[in-house]
Amino acid sequence: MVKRVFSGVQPSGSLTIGNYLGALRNFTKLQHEAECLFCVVDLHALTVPQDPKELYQRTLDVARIFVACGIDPKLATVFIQSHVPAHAEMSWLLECSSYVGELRRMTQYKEKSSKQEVVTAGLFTYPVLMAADILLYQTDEVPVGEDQKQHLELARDIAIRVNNRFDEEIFKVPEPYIPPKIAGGRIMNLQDPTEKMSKSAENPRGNIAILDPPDAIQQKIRSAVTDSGREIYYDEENKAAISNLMVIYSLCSDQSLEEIQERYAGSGYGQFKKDLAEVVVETLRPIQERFEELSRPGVIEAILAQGRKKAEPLALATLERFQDRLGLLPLLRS
Ligand code: ATP
Ligand code: LTN
Repeated sequence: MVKRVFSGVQPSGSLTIGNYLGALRNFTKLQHEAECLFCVVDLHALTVPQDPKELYQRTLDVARIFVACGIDPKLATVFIQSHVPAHAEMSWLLECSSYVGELRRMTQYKEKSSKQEVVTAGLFTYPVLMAADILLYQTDEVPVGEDQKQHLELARDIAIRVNNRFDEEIFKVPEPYIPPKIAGGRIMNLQDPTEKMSKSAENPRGNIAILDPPDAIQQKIRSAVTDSGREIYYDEENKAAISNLMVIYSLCSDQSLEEIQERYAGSGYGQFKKDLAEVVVETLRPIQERFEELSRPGVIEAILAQGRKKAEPLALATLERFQDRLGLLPLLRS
């Protein structure tokens, strides 16, 4: 049996190399060994204020970046969350099987709500919508960065709870697929290595966006904070900034942390940063070129229409089964 994989990315800002190294790169590997669905989760982005025009544009751009990064629409299903209304319907049904207490414990909710002037109910129930995304497709595996681990555990808890209640496997219980930190699971902000790189961060100086032009990448890496001392070696606790830059270097160049350490022994931060900028620019160059090609009118739209067609029947099968078990009446046709 081929495994089924599902993952989502929010159109809440310009995608960063954190998104690329922690998530998208793994999506492209998984598409060869599993049945994959990759979703632009626009409904999730609505949990905090969004400018409608920007949201519209970013939604298309995230889908283009998926494909530009190597997701092949012939192998994987690429679609927009709001195009399959079953996500919102399932989310409501699962909210009625979720507890306020467990949602209150979500660290992402605590962090994000503390930064908002007003906190929407959607920000609070966000992880339930994520559980709906995953459970609708009877997903085996969910590739995400480390920040999503807690949300995934909640999705598992909800699935197990519902299955137990009905004494039947209504939902497959999904497994996380989270790379360790040195494999990109948590890329940190270049200006503050205690914070993860986040596309919705207010100040973009600490982010490298996948679509950043070379001079912006060079500038951001040049001004990245470093640690005291001059040596280049991996020590997550005492040299968090350099360790983060080393992980980015390693993943973009396919060199191990040891090789990088040896190469820059005694050469100081200046040369290292210069070379790192080049390695990142070269990693992103082909992605940016493909992105341009995918920006021709109609290209991504056709991919997304086809994606919705493949995703919707899968989602409806699970939704209808759950509706039936809950005692909801099927559609009555006259
Ligand atoms: P936002 O800032 O809006 O919360 P985000 O940049 O955290 O967004 P998401 O859309 O929430 O990005 O996440 C998309 C995928 O990228 C998820 O699998 C997430 O775990 C992963 N990801 C996000 N940031 C990082 C990071 N800094 N390092 C590794 N993976 C990341
Ligand atoms: N919450 C995730 C995005 C997301 C997701 C999903 C990831 C929404 N639905 C389903 C995996 C599976 C985030 O903020 N990174």
